[in-house]
Amino acid sequence: MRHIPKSRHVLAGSLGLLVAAGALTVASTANAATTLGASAAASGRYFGTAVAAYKLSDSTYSGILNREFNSITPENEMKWDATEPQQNQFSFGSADQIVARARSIGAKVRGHALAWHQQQPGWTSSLSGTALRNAMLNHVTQVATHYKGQIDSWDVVNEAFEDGGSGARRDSNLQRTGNDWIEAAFRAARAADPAAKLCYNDYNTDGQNAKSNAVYAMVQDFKARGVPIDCVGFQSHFNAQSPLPSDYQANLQRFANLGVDVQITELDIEGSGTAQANSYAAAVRACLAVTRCNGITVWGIRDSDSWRASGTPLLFDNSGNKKAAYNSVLDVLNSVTTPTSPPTSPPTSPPTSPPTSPPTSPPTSPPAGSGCTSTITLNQWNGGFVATVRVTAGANRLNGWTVNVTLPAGAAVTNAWNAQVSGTSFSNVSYNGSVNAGATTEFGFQGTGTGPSVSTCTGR
Ligand code: 9MR
Repeated sequence: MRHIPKSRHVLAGSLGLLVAAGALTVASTANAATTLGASAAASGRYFGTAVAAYKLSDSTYSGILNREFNSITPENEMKWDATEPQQNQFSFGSADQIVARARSIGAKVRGHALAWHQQQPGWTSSLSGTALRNAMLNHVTQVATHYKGQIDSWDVVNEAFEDGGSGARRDSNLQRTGNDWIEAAFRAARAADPAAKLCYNDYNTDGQNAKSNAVYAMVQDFKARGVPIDCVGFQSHFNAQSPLPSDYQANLQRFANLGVDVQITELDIEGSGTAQANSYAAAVRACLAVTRCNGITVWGIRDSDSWRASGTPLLFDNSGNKKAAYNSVLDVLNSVTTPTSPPTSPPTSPPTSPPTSPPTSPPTSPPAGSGCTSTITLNQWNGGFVATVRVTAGANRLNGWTVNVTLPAGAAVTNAWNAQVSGTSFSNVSYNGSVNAGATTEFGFQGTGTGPSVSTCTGR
């Protein structure tokens, strides 16, 4: 079982604030749907669960599955060891059973996972180089072809980046076949099933940190070079050591801004009672605030079904009763029935997110007539940074803004989101130039070296 590392590069210092603020805004509507799937569908989303084929004969389990969920991810049944136990001999029985159940209840299927360093069949260990690369591509092709037309989204590649601050690819037998193994897998999947959305899926990428920055750079590069990628999955396994990050929504949004869907793919949150319910509400609210966050999957049904059952991280207790977390998720789903923002524009004042973390630089004092201030929040690691810049309008409404930053020697900006960048000058884009008096908008940029702490804002 994979261990979730405790080291994180973004600390969720304001989780308590997030939760407290969120709890006040939950509201039910008169025509609220009464199941997770139906409520999510009201805003065009799915609400799914991981399913184990051998549990489908359990009537409590099946009853909840059939009633509540409109998407299913096979928890283990589509993995390489399960589907190709001997090279080029495929075994689809258990996965087919799950796909048949999904069809019978009108649920989508998330395919999980075509290429992963874990849960490989034993025979791969004697292969390397071109032989392993070809075996992997054959696997992707055969499995995606078998399920052609039946998969909403495929996790084509799972967990390919290292934890910690390196931003590097994870060493694995697949990585050792050459750095282009990921794009080769995506191209093979597209050729086999052109209708499926193709996702990259990972953990500890839920907030902005070195690992998620590396995934972000890969997705940006794939989009620029025409490598087929349609979505990014954020596993979202949370507990006390690895809590829901305060910049979860901002992180989902920056990926969405690259032109991919974002999906919460393996959500579970250890805990109990109100605290757990509030964290679940905050996670779901973040997805609902991002138009291209089009689905949420929890990693199991009852606590006892979880890969980490002792942490009671799911929405139903061991007997199948709804927990407080279930009710809070349903309430949040029912509080929104239409997407809240256009595809690429974060709301100027996000309804659900508090400041991502305390500003690291004092607000600039507005030069007379400029009408805006800017503050920079830095996520700095050895060799690079992500800066989140908050622009606040003064006494008058802004019709546009420019923020100039002073970069320390040796630093460079590599890319920006929600702003046009020219050197160290960042200006609004079409959807965030208009900021009401006293209101705020945010943009961000990534760079190498040491990030800036000084900025000036000029309004129009
Ligand atoms: O929940 C899965 C568990 O039953 C398996 O034993 C485990 C083996 O690696 O994989 C679990 O699912 C993982 C998923 O496939 C990828 N992300 C992390 C999940 C939890 O470990």
